[in-house]
Amino acid sequence: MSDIYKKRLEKLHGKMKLMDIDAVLITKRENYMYMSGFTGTSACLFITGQRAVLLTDFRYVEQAAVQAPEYEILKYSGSNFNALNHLIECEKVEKLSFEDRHLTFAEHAEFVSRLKVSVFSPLGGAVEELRRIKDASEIELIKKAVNIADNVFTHILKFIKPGVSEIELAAEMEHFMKRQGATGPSFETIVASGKRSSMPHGIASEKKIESGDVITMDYGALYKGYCSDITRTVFLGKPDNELERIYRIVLDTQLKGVAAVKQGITGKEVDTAARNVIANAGFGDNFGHGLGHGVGLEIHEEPMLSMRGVIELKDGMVVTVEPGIYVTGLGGVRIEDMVVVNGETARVLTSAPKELIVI
Ligand SMILES: [Mn+2]
Repeated sequence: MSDIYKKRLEKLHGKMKLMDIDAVLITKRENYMYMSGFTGTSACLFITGQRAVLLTDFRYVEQAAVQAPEYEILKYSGSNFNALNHLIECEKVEKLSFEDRHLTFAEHAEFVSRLKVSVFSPLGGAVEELRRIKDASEIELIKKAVNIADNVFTHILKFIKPGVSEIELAAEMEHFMKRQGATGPSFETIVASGKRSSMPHGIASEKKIESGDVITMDYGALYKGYCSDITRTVFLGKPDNELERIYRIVLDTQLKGVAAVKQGITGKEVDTAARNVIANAGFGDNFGHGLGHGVGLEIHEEPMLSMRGVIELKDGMVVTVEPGIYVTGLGGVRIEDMVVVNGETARVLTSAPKELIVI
């Protein structure tokens, strides 16, 4: 395991050299998890070419020593500024790089007033860039998170009945995730039924499922820090003719979107390939969100598959493909899988069925 973190440190050192940075302070949780293996909720990493230090408080010292053997563990009490200034002095750091995209305005002001360095330089998304391409160990964890989500789908079909509320369904889904080893849902579970399904992000409400409803479920599991994200749309009772037609268009779009994913193509190009299918079917205005997004330690991360997706896809990137059509007053359909970029094709991780299901 520790080899993984050695490699990640080496890669960060490479970036630090290119950016001419003496030391980096990592404060964003997903980034310190990625760089060290430590999963607690309070820590920061101080990294130079020679030293890798994890600073944390009394609550986490024992856990940090076990999870982050590549790091020197430094316990602080109160605030971490004294400990950081001590390191800055020892290592003669003049230029400290910080996570400008993550820090609040107030935290930045405190850094500048309390840390004894002459230059603060923004790190930008250097660690996020490393995180874009998943290594084999990450793919395994993501696959497990996806498997849990697949099993939730099979499980929840038995509970979809007239009179059960969306929240009750969401509770059953989240309970079942945990019973399979997930630490929880990777985001707030979406269950949107009937006309509510025209809201792409309709969080589960007290609305009861009725016969004839279309039901969209968008959810995911969090497994050892990694997220899954899946959407399935099913029908209770005979589907409305127009929604059934929409379902077939969305499924066709989703399959074509997955087929467009390959190494070297930009997120925008994949998005366009899928968007054209929906536009040609006459529903261009009813697909108002991006086709997909990267998934990993965060539920939404780069690369984006959208009009703004300038990043080129590379082997090992994990993205969602999730077209949808939403018609106010009627309902909506979305189908979402997670895939790994794998040369000329995409390896689909999700295995829950996508053909039209009528319960
Ligand atoms: Mn998604």
